[in-house]
Amino acid sequence: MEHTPAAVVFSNSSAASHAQQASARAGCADFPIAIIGAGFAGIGAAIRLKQAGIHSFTMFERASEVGGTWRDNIYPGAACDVPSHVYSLSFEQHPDWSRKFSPSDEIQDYLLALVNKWRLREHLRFGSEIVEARFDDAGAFWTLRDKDGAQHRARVVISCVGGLVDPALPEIEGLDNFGGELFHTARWKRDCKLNGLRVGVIGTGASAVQVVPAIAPQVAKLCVFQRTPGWVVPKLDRSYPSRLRRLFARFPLLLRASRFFKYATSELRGPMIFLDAPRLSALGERMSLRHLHAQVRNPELRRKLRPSFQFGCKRVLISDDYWASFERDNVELVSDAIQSVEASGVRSVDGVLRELDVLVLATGFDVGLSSAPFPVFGRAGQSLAAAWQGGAHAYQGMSVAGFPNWFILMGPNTGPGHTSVLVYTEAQIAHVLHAIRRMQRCGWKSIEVRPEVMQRYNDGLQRRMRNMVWTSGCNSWYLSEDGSNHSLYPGFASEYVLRAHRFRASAYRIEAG
Ligand code: N01
Repeated sequence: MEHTPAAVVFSNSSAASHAQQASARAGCADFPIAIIGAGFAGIGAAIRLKQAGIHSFTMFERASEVGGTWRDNIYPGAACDVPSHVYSLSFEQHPDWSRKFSPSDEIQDYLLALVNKWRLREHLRFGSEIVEARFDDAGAFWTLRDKDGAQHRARVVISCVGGLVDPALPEIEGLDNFGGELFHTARWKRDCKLNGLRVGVIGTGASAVQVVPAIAPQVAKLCVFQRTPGWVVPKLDRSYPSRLRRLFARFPLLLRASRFFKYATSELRGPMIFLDAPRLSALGERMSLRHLHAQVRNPELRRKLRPSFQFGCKRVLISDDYWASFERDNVELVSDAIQSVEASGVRSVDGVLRELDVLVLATGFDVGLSSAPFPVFGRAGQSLAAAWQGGAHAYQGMSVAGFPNWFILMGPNTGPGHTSVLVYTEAQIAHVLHAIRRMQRCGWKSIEVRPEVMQRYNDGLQRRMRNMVWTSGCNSWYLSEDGSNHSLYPGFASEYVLRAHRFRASAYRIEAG
């Protein structure tokens, strides 16, 4: 008989009564489910649960609004660098994107609209930061503790905390002494007007290539501090005229075809981006160098902007106007390393001090893919941090031996360098949903991936990593400190989807109720 822990607090009584009705309809045992995080993954999982008639879930979100990345990244120029027809949920397609690559606020509006459409607010608890999770072996339930000390129980936990969330602040001497405005791209100060000011940007990754061209026309002076130049390819962004959008709305098949075409193209290009195959990489490098020549006339500047690592080793940057920004009189590329930050500006190792009013840190994120997001204690009190000491690993990026009923979305080795992460996330959601339905139908108390299955899966992944470009000699957030890759999937998205989207009970140890 399924045991539903009594201490679970549903967000409101209507969610509880929905759950009971759905459970009665389906003739199966319902149980409480916790979703941690309300970004794309959490919202997608919640919608799929609702579509399946499962309403007994609570979403814990530490911030005061949903959206994750798209709530936080509001810097000028913030946009998706994957076409929106693919970077959206396949079961909630949106015909009205204004551009091929939509700006951040449109993506956030899309997520907010989904939350309203599916009435997810009644499941949401804002300001609820989970700081510890502990599994009860006898009862087979998880107790989540939030930062205020409140406890919440759930039979199944879906962890949707994301990997690129917490800003990485660079260790630069004197950073705290800067006298002007200082902020990270993911903590942009809305009220800080840059017009006519002297601005510095540290970093030249995916965030920087968006913010630099967006602010260059407004500011008096822009200094871009580059440590490692990256490969940039044209974005070929364009607006979708309202006539085309109406067509997408009227003929959903057209929208599906556009999605499929963009997805298929990204998969076909994939090997050029993820394989350690110098001949394929050379194709990408040639495309990028043509772009560099078209955008920058000054050969010395081109030399400084030209990367020296293999194409794809770091994330390929996508922009129609980043390199061209350096042709502007008010934009300076500083390729000498930073020595220190002083009250009035940034000093480079050649001794030059560039005086600045605002300093923007486009320095990326403390990647959370390779560590436990907070203390998690599984069967017999074992800790996830300890289990992941040698690097984060999970079966298909979702399930970890010793941590029953705990599923991770966007977990270890499930990121792509070449296509939309949501393709992977949707496969994970399908897998988790199958698992939950089987648990409900069969009255299972717990399911836990078999250690040997997880081991075999990860040994296979790490063997394949040797053929991937990410370890060909560059430094990136893809790699852990020991140089191993626990963030990206070494292959095509389609292959991952085929492997992961179905729940195979034989991979799991099952405890009947
Ligand atoms: O961060 P990054 P990001 N001194 O880590 C430099 C996603 N994303 O925020 O290359 C000087 O790529 C660092 O230099 P180096 C996307 O997955 C998606 O730009 O390490 N410089 C680098 O240039 C992306 O990959 C979208 O030598 C320092 C930069 O800071 C991920 O987020 C848009 C430094 C950090 O680049 C992260 O991108 C934006 C120091 N001490 C981002 N420390 C979409 O459109 C770091 N740097 C979906």
